[in-house]
Amino acid sequence: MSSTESKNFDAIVVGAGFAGMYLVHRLRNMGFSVRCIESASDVGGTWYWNRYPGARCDVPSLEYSFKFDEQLQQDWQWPERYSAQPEILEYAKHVADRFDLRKDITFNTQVESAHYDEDGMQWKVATNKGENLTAQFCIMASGALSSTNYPNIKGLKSFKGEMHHTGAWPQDKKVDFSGKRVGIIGTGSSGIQAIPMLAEQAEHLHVFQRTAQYAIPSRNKPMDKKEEREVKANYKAFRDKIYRLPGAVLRPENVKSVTEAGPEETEEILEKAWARGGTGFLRAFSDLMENAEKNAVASDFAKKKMGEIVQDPEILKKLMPDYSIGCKRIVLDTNYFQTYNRDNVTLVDVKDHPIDEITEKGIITNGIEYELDCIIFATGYDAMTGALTRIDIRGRNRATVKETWKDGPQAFMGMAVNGFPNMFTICGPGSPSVLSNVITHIEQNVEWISDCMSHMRDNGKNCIEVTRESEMEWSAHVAELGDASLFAQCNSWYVGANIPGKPRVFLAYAGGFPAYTDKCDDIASNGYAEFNQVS
Ligand code: NA7
Repeated sequence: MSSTESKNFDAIVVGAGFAGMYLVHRLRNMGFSVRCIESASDVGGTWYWNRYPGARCDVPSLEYSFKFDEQLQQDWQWPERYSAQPEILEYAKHVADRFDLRKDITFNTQVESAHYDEDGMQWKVATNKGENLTAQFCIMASGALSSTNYPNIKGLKSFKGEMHHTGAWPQDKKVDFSGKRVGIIGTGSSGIQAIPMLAEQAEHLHVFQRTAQYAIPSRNKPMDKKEEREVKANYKAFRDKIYRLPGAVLRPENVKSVTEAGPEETEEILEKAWARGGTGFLRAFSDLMENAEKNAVASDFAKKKMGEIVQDPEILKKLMPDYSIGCKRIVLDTNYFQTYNRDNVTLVDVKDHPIDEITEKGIITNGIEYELDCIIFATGYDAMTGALTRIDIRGRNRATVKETWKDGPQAFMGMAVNGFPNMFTICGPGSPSVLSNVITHIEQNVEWISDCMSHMRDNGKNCIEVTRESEMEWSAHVAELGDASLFAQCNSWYVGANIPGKPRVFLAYAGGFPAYTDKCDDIASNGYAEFNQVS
């Protein structure tokens, strides 16, 4: 498209990750014209950017994949139980080829602004390439964990060595750590996946840890061919079953309360869950996430396991979390704690002595300068809202999303925001998204949104906007469930605590995927009564 050309579409989609890709496919099949804008050079979203060593999904591949096309799910073969980033990216590219998606995606282009034209009842979108597009609908498929967070550390730009963020890893070259002194800041999911791999390559690895983390062994393994055959023999029933589970992920559920089991049985159940590995550990009992007291049984067990691995008692002390397991997003690991037994790894605790400064040569904390050749920021994201507040999005009365959400995000079902007519968000605040199997969630959101657009077309409606009352009611419900959960008690990105100045609001819907989808279905069957619709 030439830079001065103005083009009109039924929908503009921002982002060509899994959400954007499925939107292009479905909207096109429903007869809508669509243009997707993507800043990367290809599809894949999260899996395009997160190429750091060790990047891997913690939802099993047979579940973390599209179900909308039977032949696709039959044809694709996943090599491992939990797929590594390269396989997931290959899958995304395959989907793009298979459904010829790229022809409706503009790559290497950023959306700079999206402004709603109230009179024309359409969105005006401008890109950094000087393109001006208009569309009735603007759909933000820009990701819940895509807006990278670089901590505001003094001197950050003065470092003379290499710096990389795990969520914006170089695309065009393999980063070589051999013979290098590497520092990594952050021990969340990304850090814990990268650390064992970096330690194998680097001359020396310094891990700068602010908050100690729990990690459960993933027990990743090659795909069990028998299991794959069984799933594929009746994939629909398998997907339907998952769809009705709280996190849209298959986990061995124990219906027993932790209070019902004696000490021996408790130990036996936890041992079994630990040996199985995976996030299902938190469901070893039905109520581990109910309160800190019940949770302590699992937390203490996980700490005992760390103690069996880490040899140095001083290091072990630093690695011990002081909060409930699962309160921060649970992390799966492969040889994470074992890494601290290596001679070329140093754990630097920056909790009591935060990083003072980054200098030309390295990192200073507690009066010591650690000289480094490379610094890796595994410092996470401005979760769930960052991708929306960083773009100049203006709705009615030219109000921006950023200003509208200054006291915390308010949204309806994570898909609509009052004041922003004809705008939809995928996996936005107030949706279960990050607490669930995100691909399943994405498919549900895409189908709900495209059905809503179809409803409008069939009923001659030009504009749809969620009422403030519906949005407030849903947001209050989200907050009530979130505040009552253990999640709200830790400083994590779930509550925006990782971003200085971000209002502390529990961002996801903790009522489970089935309750969420039931409510979405009710809204659609009632003709979208929670929305004002204008002809
Ligand atoms: P996370 O889970 O947000 O982890 C970020 C880590 O970076 C975490 O350990 C932070 O410590 C640490 N951090 C952030 N800022 C600093 C500063 N200034 N100093 C020291 N340490 C810092 O991000 P991930 O990328 O690992 O994972 C995000 C999600 O992506 C993950 O949960 C999956 O859903 C996929 P903190 O804990 O805040 O003290």
